[in-house]
Amino acid sequence: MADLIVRTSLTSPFGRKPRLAAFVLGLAERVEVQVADFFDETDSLRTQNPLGKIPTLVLADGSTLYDSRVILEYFDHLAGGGRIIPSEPAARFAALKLQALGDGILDAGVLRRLETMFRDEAMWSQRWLSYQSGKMNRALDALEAAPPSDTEILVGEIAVACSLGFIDFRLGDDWRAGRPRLAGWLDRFAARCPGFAETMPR
Ligand SMILES: N[C@@H](CCC(=O)N[C@@H](CS)C(=O)NCC(=O)O)C(=O)O
Repeated sequence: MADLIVRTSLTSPFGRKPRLAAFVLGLAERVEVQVADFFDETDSLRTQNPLGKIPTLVLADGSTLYDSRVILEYFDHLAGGGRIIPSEPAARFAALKLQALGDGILDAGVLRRLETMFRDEAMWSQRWLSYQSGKMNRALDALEAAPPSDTEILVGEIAVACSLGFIDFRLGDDWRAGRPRLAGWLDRFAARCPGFAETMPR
């Protein structure tokens, strides 16, 4: 029975992280997704998380946890610990750093999307858009130089997969051009990661 509620949209890349982690950790049966609309001021999301952001996790006692990194750490704890966040320091900080890189691609991508959503095209700041694209391209180049693991599924792999999925779904950048190693990594990850298809943005 589901005792963990994830408030998210079905398109949110940050919301996809805990949804994917639940499959990876064998917690999917315990997790129910309740769709949240962060633009709707009557949505209980704003009382569950004063920041009004998704994902937000609601526990059985009504208490909440956010953001995606905290929720992934909580899921790892529920699954016994050390599963998607290693305990050994070198591996732990490598995984957390990779998660920060994946999340950073998302932060920049979301800022690009907001610029084009909230302003008329004539008002778009190309300087701002290319500033954010620069972050994304440098991060993608770093991932091409050192792709994530082909054997493990840790918070870093989860965050990178969600960020690449977001680019495909929302931005349509041709990030695969010139990055065959990263493109191959995502294809193999998609084939081996539980819940990948079920959590595709839609
Ligand atoms: N650092 C947060 C970022 C979450 C985030 O920015 N979510 C977006 C949707 S993908 C959101 O809630 N946007 C609405 C808002 O910022 O008001 C996390 O990892 O959960």
